Amino acid sequence: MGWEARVLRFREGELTLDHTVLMGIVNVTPDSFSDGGRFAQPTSAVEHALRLADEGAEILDIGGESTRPGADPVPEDEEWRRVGPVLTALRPKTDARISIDTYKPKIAAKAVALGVDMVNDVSGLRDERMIRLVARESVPAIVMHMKGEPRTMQRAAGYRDVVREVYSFLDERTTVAIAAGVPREALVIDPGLGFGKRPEHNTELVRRLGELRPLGFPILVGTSRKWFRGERGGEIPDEGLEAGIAAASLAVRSGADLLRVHDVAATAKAIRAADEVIRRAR
Ligand code: HH2
Repeated sequence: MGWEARVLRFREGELTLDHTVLMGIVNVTPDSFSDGGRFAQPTSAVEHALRLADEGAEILDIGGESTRPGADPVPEDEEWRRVGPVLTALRPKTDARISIDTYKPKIAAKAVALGVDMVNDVSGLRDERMIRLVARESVPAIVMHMKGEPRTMQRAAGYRDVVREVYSFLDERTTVAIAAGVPREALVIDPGLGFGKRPEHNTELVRRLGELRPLGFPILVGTSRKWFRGERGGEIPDEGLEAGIAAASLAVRSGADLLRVHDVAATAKAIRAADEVIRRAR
C-alpha cells in the first residue's frame, strides 16, 4: 500500500518509525487514573522509568499532573516540585528519549533546559507560548486532541463525527505550529482517547485512525488502561491490560506509529508480533 515510515526529528538525531515505538508512562502524581501514588517519590519514579526503558520503551513520558476525567489542575510550582527532581536524576542515567507530559509552557521550558527531548501537550499546543518554546528549542511535540478540559471534558463528549472533528483540530493546530516555525518532522499527532470521548468514540477513533494519516504526521495513541474509560471511568484499571494490548495492536493496524503505554514489557511482546504481521503488509 506504499506505507512509508515516518521520521521524528529530535534536536539531536531522529527516530525512524519503521517499527512501533513505545512510550513508557511515568506518572509522578498522587492521583493518576491507574497508578496514582505508586511513583510519587522521585527514586521510585526514576527506578520505574529505567525499568520501562529496559523493557523496550524508547521514550519515557514523565508527568506531574493527572488529566483523568474530573481532575483539578495542579499549580505550576507543585507540578515542578514533582517532576523536577525526577528529570534531574533520570537524565544522566538513560539514553532513552525523555518527554515531559505537560500543557504548561513554563514547566516544558524548565524540563527542556534539563535536557528533556520532547514535549507531550495534551492541550494540543493551544497556548501560543508553548508553540514558541517548541520552535525556539527545536524539540518535537505531541499535539493531542482534547475536547474541553479534564475537569469537565466528559460533559462535552458529543460529536457529529468524532474522526472528522479530531482531524480538523489537529490540522488546524499543526498548521499554526508550522507557520510559527516548528518543523513538520518535529510534530506527532494524537487523537486523545478518553479525553472528552466516550468508549464508542475511542473505538471509532481506533477503527478509523488511518483517516488521520493524510495529515502527514506520525500518529501516537494511548489505549493503555483507559480503553473503557469514559462514562464508566471508575472501572478497575488492572483489568485493562489485555484490552489495552488488543486495542494497541488494532491501533497499529489502523496506522499508529507510537503507543503510550503503562505496561511496556507485555505490550512490547505483543507489538513485536503485531509489527511482523502488519508492517510487512503495509
Ligand atoms: N493520556 C493520558 C495522559 N497523557 N498524553 C498523550 N499524548 N496521549 C494520551 O492518550 C494521554 C496523555 C492519561 O493517562 P494516564 O497517564 O494513565 O492518567 P493520568 O492523566 O490520570 O495521569
